[in-house]
Amino acid sequence: MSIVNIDYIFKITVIGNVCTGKTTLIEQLKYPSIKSDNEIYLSTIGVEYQTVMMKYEKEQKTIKLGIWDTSGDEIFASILGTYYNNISAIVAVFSSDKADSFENVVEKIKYFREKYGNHPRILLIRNKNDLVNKISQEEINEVIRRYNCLYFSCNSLTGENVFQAFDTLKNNIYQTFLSSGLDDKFPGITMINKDVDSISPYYSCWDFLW
Ligand SMILES: Nc1nc2c(ncn2[C@@H]2O[C@H](COP(=O)(O)OP(=O)(O)OP(=O)(O)O)[C@@H](O)[C@H]2O)c(=O)[nH]1
Ligand SMILES: [Mg+2]
Repeated sequence: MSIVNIDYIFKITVIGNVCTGKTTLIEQLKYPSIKSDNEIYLSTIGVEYQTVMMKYEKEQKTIKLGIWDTSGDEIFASILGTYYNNISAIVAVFSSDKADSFENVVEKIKYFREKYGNHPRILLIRNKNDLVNKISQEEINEVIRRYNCLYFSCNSLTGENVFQAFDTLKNNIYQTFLSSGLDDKFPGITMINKDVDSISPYYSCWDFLW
């Protein structure tokens, strides 16, 4: 059995309308060899926690992404506010064929930038890029520019660009953290080897929450 020493945990929250493919996206990142069944749609109830291990190759660091997968159902809006605090990044997902899912996620991005400033990295994802595209690239580019977002166009069923999107986000968080001078006080980042004795290499229970 090989033991994995985690160097950092990056907390990330995934947002977006119902049925934009948030859960499928995370499952694709976690289990790339298992193909999703398009017929199955199990709406997320409230929020789920998923973890994915990644490497920051340049410095040989092992990073665990602690991902809050939120429901897009407005019925849960009042409880989801907690999951926007103390996170290193937001992944904002819209569905290529649903213009309202884009408008809604842009409203949320605007809210995050107004409330939390430029701190959390924002990864905007156009998911379901196999379906008709109802949002122009000009509109998307304007949001990327205005709110300082990373952007990828993905297909969560085939896995197209899914790993690349999260890998770029993870590198971007790491580099922003390094250049921040905040050391271990960077919101949404836990430095494991520095903060915690290595009791278990995997930790758990939502990795210390916040
Ligand atoms: N065509 C297509 N379908 C997709 C894609 N990604 C996900 N789906 C399908 O979209 C449906 C909804 O996917 P979910 O991942 O459960 O959506 P969600 O955003 O987590 O939804 P909530 O949990 O209700 O907020 C499922 O039937 C998926 O198979 C994609 O890239 N292309
Ligand atoms: Mg879901």
